[in-house]
Amino acid sequence: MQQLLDTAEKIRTMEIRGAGRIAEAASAALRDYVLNIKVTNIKDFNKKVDEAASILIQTRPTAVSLPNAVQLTKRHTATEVSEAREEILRNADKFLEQAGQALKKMGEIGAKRIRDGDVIMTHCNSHAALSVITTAFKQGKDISVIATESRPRRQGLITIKELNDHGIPTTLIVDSAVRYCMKDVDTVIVGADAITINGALVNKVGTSQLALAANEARKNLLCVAETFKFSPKTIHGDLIEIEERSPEEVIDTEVLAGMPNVKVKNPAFDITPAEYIDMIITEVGAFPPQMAYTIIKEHLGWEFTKMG
Ligand code: RUB
Repeated sequence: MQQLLDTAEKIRTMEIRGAGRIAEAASAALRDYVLNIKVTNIKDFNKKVDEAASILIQTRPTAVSLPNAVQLTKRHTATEVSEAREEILRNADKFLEQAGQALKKMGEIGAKRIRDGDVIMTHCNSHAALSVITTAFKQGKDISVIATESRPRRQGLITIKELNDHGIPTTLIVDSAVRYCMKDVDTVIVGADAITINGALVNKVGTSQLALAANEARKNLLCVAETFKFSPKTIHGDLIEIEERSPEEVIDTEVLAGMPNVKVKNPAFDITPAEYIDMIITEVGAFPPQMAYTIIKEHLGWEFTKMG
């Protein structure tokens, strides 16, 4: 259990971050935990798995990839502990393999939407978005990137390091320079923490500002997201919870303490309506956001939508 608690803590403190990586870490943690469950009764086994699953799911509320990965990993139909364990191990291995393949596939599909000479703007640090950008660059397209800093956690600094390592010409801007710089951009490419049934995109706070500025300047916005980032529970009317993080990420606590009339609001994500998104690139194809229902039904499975 300690290992699973360690992974949960790393996700909570953002040592492990990004919706895809969170999902993979959770699936792997559940697999390793299941290997060490000692009980022999299937009821007790399921109870332990459910407890572990709920610890992982509660670490960060917005990235739907996390509960999806956990559900895909823990579901089984066995009546014996040994079979249930085997099934969960197989599920985890399959999920981890497919997640790796998805990143590659999305890169290949998304790169087709990038032309030689394009200037791409990206926000935060998305492995899915970077897969598209680096694939296009490896294909020999002469591209450059404008990357936002992404306050307060400055994930943009991870992005520029990765782009630099690939040799991709990159410009770092502060978040407030997005609209000013949009005139130089051809395509905006971002990742996703969740996609709702009505095709809205939940991603790092500030994404909706990029979308507004792109829309105003008539530039395309592509979202790159594995099918496991679509939210089945939004079919039942549930809303995606937007994580609010600590004020400490924004301002020194002592400085804040000296200003009793000031409070800090620190939402980690925001919502971009479907009409601002040109295409969602998944591992199974490029779709308009309005096709979210089909993706949930056909690729996560109808049964999955009932789990909520
Ligand atoms: C990361 C973020 C990323 C998505 C997609 O937020 O908003 O754009 O998670 O990432 P945080 P990926 O840093 O708060 O986790 O494509 O890597 O799954």
